[in-house]
Amino acid sequence: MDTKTTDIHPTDNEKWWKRAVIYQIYPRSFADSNGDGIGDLQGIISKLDYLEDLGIDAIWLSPVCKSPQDDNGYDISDYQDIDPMFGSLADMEKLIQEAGKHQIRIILDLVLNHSSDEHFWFQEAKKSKENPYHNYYVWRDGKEGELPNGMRAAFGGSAWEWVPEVQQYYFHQFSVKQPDLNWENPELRKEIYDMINWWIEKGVGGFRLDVIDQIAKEPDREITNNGPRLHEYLRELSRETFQKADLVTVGEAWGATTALAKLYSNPDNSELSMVFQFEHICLDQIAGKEKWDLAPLPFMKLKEVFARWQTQLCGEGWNSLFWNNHDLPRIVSRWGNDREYRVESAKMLAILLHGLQGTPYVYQGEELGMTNVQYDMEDYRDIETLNLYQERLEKGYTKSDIMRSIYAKSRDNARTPMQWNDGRNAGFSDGEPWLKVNPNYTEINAAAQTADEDSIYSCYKKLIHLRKQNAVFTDGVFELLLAEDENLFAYTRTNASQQLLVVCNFYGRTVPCALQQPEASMRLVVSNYKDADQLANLRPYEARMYLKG
Ligand code: TEU
Ligand code: CA
Repeated sequence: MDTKTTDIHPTDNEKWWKRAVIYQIYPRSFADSNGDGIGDLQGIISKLDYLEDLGIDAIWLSPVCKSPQDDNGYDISDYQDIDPMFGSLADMEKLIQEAGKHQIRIILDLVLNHSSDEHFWFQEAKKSKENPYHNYYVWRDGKEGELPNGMRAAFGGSAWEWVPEVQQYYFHQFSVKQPDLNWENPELRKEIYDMINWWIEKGVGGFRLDVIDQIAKEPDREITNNGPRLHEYLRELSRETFQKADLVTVGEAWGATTALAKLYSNPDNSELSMVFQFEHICLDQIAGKEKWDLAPLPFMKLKEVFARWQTQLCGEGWNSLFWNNHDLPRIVSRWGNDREYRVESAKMLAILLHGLQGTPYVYQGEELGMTNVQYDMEDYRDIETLNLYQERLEKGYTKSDIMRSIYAKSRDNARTPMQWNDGRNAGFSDGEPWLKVNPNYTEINAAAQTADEDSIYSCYKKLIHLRKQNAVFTDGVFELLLAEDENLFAYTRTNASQQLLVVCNFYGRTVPCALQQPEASMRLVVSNYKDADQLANLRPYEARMYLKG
């Protein structure tokens, strides 16, 4: 089955990224080529056949630029060089080239809201107020010990840090080693555009923009995301860089509403290709509290959120479809069941998502149904998790309460090494992995799944292939069915010549289905049980995808 040469639907002259499926790689956890325990670019190159077989069109690579790794690369000290832990610039060029041979484009992760404090710009900026780089960052006068205001950083502590040399505070929304860049400064913006254009020349396929909704901060008014100048900056950025080539650009925007998403992803291409928003992800936390404050999963709300985004963006914007990334717990451990129904529920979640309108993202290991972990505290590595643990201990939370939150939400759940086979370290590395391998690798691994037609991997492969062959996945209009049903998520997607019907049971028990048996012209194209015939009842986590035309 050739998934590549036929992927451009003849009647669809839309942008390539509307038909694409993007695979996210967290490089340090994907494949280690030299036994130092850390994944690297040569490791990725060695897995391109696997990715081509899965059928993906592009790789979103989490940051590989030079970095002190305070936040695993989201603290960049040189935007135009590769961190030696991942390889060299030559390796990066090789990856772009080799991926191209597999019809896979490389999407770089641009961290433009902040740099590392070890970046040359910041090293200069903190020397004196007169230094030409001083204004590349966000400074406020003050006295030591008297903070400009009470704003907090995402990874704990104040958002302000005192620098005695200049007798000023700098602003950081993330760790103290991630000073915020000052987008109000046109020289900084120009410098960023030059850097991006340099990467475009190297042949990258696009960019993912880290916390892009936070670049237009106004700390004096305590504004972090969606600042007044945000879309002005984005339009300039797009004009000066992205619009020069046929790229995909995706903006991470935690605070996007559908109205804002239409600005980001306006079909006139004035800003970005698509938005990557989290409304469906944030449902299992207590409203107004932190993600660690766990709330039950609200299924009816999930349906409402997906349906609203599908309906309101249709024809007016473009969304990303995802369950997972490197910041989120594993979806099968969250909305699925990672024990007795792991296979069924992982496939159900894939079928539900991949029938929707938008560009699907598969996060490494999701296609295998990789799960969350429960480690001892000393085995966690993520700065957010480590800080949270200390902070909550000091606030008097019990250890078991804290661990319950960490098991459910720690970013390290997503960052355990990729499980390639049942050999040493799951085939990830010959050395000691930087983060422990999930002990379930003996059962859950790529080698066991690629050749198995019934595996989760094969289900993803099939869904990816179907999207390329059938325009209805891209342009079909969404309609929610059974809106009041408390167990089932069902919808159709319809265009002039095709119709898709998706029905999913989100629970671990058999439930009745009020839908009519689909007519004979509706072919069952994907399901997660054998003998899927009558629709009257759906078994635990049962999912069906039917296609007509
Ligand atoms: O994440 C943005 C972000 O807001 C997260 O820090 C989020 O608050 C947290 O992960 C939820 O627990 C992006 C990157 O995806 C993340 O890995 C970086 O740490 C962060 O930006 C800073 O660059
Ligand atoms: Ca390595």
